[in-house]
Amino acid sequence: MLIFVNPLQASHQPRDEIFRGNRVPCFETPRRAAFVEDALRASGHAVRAPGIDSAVALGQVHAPRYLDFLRTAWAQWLALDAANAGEQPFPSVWPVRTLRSDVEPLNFTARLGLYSMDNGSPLCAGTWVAAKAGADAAASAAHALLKGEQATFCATRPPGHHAGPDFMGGYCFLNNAAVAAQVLRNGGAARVAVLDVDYHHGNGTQSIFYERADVLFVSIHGDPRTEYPFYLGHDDETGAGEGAGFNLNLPLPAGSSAAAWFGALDAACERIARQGADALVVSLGLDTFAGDPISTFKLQADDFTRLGARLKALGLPTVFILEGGYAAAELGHNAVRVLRGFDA
Ligand code: SP5
Ligand code: ZN
Repeated sequence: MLIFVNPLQASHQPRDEIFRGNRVPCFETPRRAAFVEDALRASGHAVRAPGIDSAVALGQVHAPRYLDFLRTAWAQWLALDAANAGEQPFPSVWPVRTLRSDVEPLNFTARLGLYSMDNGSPLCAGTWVAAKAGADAAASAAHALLKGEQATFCATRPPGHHAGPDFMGGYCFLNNAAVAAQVLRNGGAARVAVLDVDYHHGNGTQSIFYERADVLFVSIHGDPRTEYPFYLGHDDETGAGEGAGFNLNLPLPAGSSAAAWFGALDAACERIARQGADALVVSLGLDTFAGDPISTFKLQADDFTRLGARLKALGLPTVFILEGGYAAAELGHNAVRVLRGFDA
């Protein structure tokens, strides 16, 4: 399988995130991608750097003012105070219900809150270049399908599926899976399915495509009544307007077994087969692993091979996009297992 990596991933290296009001070391680290690249190379896969610019697709899935903010956020932070170079910006105020989000505040922290869904997605000097190169890698992996590859894998970070039309969150800045789906649409795929198997609901991807019938979004995830991102991912969210019927959420209780998870995967695959998609984008979070430090599902190593095999049975051109997964030392092995199951 053709692999695309993000050569600039390590430029995004914030130190701390906020958890329950306190600073804790980031779970989403450069070593995650390093472990994945090492495992892919060791298993004989050739890796490539991105060659496609994602700018056009980014402009179709994200709002211009959000992209402008993200591109210049670090410079804005330094403009407040040069001493900020060694510090991380965090939002402290958000435009929740009844407050206005149409007027951009002149205050930087207020703008950061406007464009954030949480305070757990720290920015650093290299965030934009890393996220943009990751979106380019996703665009490249999708483009390779259009050129005739049957399956590709984009092994990038930071992840993307929590990033919505105009906000960051959940360690995500640019929505790599949405970029891949949009590149496939732009290249002539009439119908695209996005299957999100990350432990956390892909709220950003859902929101980007919620009113579109050309991109079906299907997600298996921890029940948002108890699990992040909490405010989206329920089973009554089925799409709106033109997109009515083109969103399927399959939440499972925290602590669910692999047997329950594979039952949901069957339902997801049935819906995707019924769509008659021309191509499949898989938001491949590996935080469903039993050993994941921030999640509660119970998948074991062999289950990732089984996942790959089940997806292969759909018979669709498929682009895998790495999302979460925080058992860093196992992450690469589990990624390779998915590809092995698919390629078998
Ligand atoms: C892409 C992705 O998987 N994003 C996940 C974002 C989760 N953010 C909330 C993390 C809360 C960390 N909880 C630590 C619990 C340690 N016992
Ligand atoms: Zn996740």
